[in-house]
Amino acid sequence: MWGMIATWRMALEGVEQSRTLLANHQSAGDAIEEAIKAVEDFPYYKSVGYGGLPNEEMEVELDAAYMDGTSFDFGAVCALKDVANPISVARKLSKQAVNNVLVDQGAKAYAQKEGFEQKEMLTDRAKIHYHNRLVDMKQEQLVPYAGHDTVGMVALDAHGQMVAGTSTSGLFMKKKGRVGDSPFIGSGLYVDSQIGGASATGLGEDIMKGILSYEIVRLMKEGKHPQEACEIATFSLEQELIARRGQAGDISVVAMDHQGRWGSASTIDNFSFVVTTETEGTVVYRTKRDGQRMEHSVADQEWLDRYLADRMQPLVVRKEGEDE
Ligand code: SD4
Repeated sequence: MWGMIATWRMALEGVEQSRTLLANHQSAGDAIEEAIKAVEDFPYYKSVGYGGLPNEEMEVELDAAYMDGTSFDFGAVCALKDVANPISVARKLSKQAVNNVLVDQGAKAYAQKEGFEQKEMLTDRAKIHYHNRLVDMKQEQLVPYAGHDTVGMVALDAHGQMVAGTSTSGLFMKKKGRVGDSPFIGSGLYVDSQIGGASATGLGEDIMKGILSYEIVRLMKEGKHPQEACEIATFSLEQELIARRGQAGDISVVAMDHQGRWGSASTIDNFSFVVTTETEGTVVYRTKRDGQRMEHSVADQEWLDRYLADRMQPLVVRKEGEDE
């Protein structure tokens, strides 16, 4: 059995490409890197890689991580600037004996030295988003999370190896140097080839409080189905956060176990995710929450097309007082 699961519909094209790799018995590592690179390279996804939205100083700072579930090799970059594919840098770092997590200038110098493609990651479109957000922020109280989606994936290859990866530009308008859950082992991702893997998206500050991806893998190790593990971990963290802090940010997760069984949970209704398995083909699901349980429905073609069309819509520079 082989398969792959990924957060958000934006992962679809990358997952489709990697399906071919997995079907040809190539490695889970290659499948993860290629699928995430496809998302990083697509300019209209404004939360990952090229075209990602900038921090409050209008710089695109990227976080990415890569974990091998067999060797436990782990690598990550935080607040990396001007490098085309942060996931590839994270993968390379995972092979080092030490110095596996590099930040900002150190990460950039490493990427340069190792010959990774340098690229100005701030696009004109992202500048318009930035400008418009400044206008909106003057008018209303905005949640920075709105419209921000990290790509997180777990893959299982035909040889039984599992790998997980994440890539994000983090929260829009974040402070310079702010890092969320995505590049942190256990929070944004975790994988053990003997059990399964998980990845999270949402408000990193809250996801980290539950070391959420590790918690899902731990529950799977206890024998829980990935779906049950996702629901228990996500909703108990939400409950804890509300009990202790009065509120919880948006949290969504995906997981796959070493048999290719999968699950997903989300505290919001509009979460989408992509699954490909040897037996099921590639499917995009949309989630609906029913208390502490989830209902997943298959996204129809109209919804899939609209998702892309919405992200590719022409953008206009807004002036104060104008609606979105
Ligand atoms: C972060 N978890 O930087 C990321 C952002 C994200 O959906 O996933 N948004 O906190």
